[in-house]
Amino acid sequence: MRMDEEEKKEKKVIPMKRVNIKETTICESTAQMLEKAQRDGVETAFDRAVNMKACPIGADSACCKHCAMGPCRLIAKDPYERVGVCGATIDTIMSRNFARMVASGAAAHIDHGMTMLDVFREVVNGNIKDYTIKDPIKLEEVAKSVGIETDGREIRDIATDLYKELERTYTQVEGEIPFASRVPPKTLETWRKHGVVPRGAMREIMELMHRSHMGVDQHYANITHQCSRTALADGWGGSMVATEISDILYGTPTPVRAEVDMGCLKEDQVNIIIHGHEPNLFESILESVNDPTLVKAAKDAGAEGINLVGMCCSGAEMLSRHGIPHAGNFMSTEAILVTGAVDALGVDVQCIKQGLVKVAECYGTKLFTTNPRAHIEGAEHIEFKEHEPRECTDKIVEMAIVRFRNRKLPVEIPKLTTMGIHGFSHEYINYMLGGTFRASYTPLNDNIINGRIRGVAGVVGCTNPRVKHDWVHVELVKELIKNDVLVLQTGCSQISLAKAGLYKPEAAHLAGAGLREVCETVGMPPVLGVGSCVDNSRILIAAAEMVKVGGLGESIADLPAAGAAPEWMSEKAISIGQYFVASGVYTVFGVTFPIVEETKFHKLLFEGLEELGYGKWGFTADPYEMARLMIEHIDKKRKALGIDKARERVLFDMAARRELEAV
Ligand code: SF4
Ligand code: MSK
Repeated sequence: MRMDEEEKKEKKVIPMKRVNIKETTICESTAQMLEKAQRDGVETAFDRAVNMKACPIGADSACCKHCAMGPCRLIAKDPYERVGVCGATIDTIMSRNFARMVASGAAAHIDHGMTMLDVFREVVNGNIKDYTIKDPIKLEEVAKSVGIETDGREIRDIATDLYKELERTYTQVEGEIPFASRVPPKTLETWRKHGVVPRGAMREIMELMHRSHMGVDQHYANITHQCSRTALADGWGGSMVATEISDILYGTPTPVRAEVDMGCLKEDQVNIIIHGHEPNLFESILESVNDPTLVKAAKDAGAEGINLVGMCCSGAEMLSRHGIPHAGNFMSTEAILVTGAVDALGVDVQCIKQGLVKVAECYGTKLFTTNPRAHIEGAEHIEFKEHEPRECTDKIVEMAIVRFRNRKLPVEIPKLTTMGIHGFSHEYINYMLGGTFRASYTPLNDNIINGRIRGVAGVVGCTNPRVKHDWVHVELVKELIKNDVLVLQTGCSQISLAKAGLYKPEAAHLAGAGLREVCETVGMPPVLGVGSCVDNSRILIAAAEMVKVGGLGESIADLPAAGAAPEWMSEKAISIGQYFVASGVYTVFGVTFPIVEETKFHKLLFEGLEELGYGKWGFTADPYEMARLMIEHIDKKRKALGIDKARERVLFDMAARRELEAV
């Protein structure tokens, strides 16, 4: 709460430098709320970022606190001039720090996937009744992809076998994880050659933590191998399991029109926001807000109804799957509470700022933690149990209604919303491009080969107060589509572009002539949102499918494709980056990169990995330079494939497709 001047003096509070809002965000709603927060004397992460200069030694990853002989800081003009007390070199220190980021980020996704698998097992065994298998077709497809016989079998039997098979993703100690079967053979061959095919996720994380302990693996290149193996256990393991099981239980996304931005809040309704990463909580609260008893209770309290809105990644997932409105990404989560209109904020795991507690307190919002893994001091905890999910979600709705009835502070909701099309699962992309009877990536590959589409980019990841919020994402993506690069997106990045209007099919006019023609023919926007950050696995599957269809090389590393996380902040992003790189994708990060340039470790990540048959890392904070680097890479791959001189081919248009379907 606001302190008066006397109180501040007494408590020796250092006055906060206030953030320059114009320089901070291009999201008008967030800016409006930051202005209000300043008027109300409320601080957010944007203010804290201005007041807390990032530690330059930490930013370069040039320090180590892995044992009590340190902490050691390797600061010198020449990074090889010094070593830690134990003798650890700069390469050892940086690679061990990097390894721990990969391990932690991968663990977050993998644990999420494990939760999804737990729920799936309990649904299949009949112990959870609130969820069912909503997409049996997807169940069969996934089962077939890991070699399970499906013909003439009961759904329950297939599901039981699938559970057992996917459990190996986590617990297996030797062999290869099940979804290795989806990796293009040449990519898999590279992994096998380097010994990085994941065995089981738990084993890989355990080994990486062991190897990055003081006095164990002290060769940066060897540590990097295990970073790849662990990250691959995330992308092709834990994350992929999370995505596939979520689709099986809650439905595979298909395009849906939906609104984004803070104008989704309704002054005359009970507003409830769900923020986090696991769809289970959100799916149940969707039931709760439609429960006639609770709707009546809301109306009795004077509300027009109950308005459920998503934020961050669970929001992105529900936006894609059900068209639930989405109010904003990671850096808007504090700002939205400043509206005073949020009656309850329910959170589960990952990317939940502790700072939310104070802002919620200032505006009287009820903040509920729900996951046993993630309590926050000062927030009320209502445990979410998948066996009785409504106990928690009904309670959140009831408490939100109470808060609505007792709203005291004036409400100010930014008026902005943008409509767009979301929910492009890889299955739908297949169908959209190929049609009902020949669902296939062939038309995509054809259009890449003939040069209408120059290449494909995955632009993903967080937002970060160290850079202008949303701006880097938006400028990068505009630049890419202008140059005929089709963009696939997940997570917070998807929301940045959705707010900027790039998810409307009409945004095709911002694309280059070739991409525009394809978008207009198919009726799709030039930017395709595929879901939350675990749904990056959909991009991996799309890449594998493009290789399988043919004409674009034999491995993912051959594809004219690149990835970027221009405003990343979390360790999960580092794990995602490493699994894209290990899968063969050139991946450029913005903001900062935890590395000292011109070191051996830097050379390995930014050049050497590509020579070993993987992709490689890139870095620049500038969106235009980032686009240039990605396009340059795409062109390099086109040249290697011999498709740099575009061959004219007839686009497979709707009329031709209809003709084929009629046959
Ligand atoms: Fe220093 Fe080595 Fe200990 Fe790290 S492990 S803190 S570099 S002595
Ligand atoms: S929520 S990991 S800020 S994308 Fe997935 Fe957004 Fe990044 Fe969290």
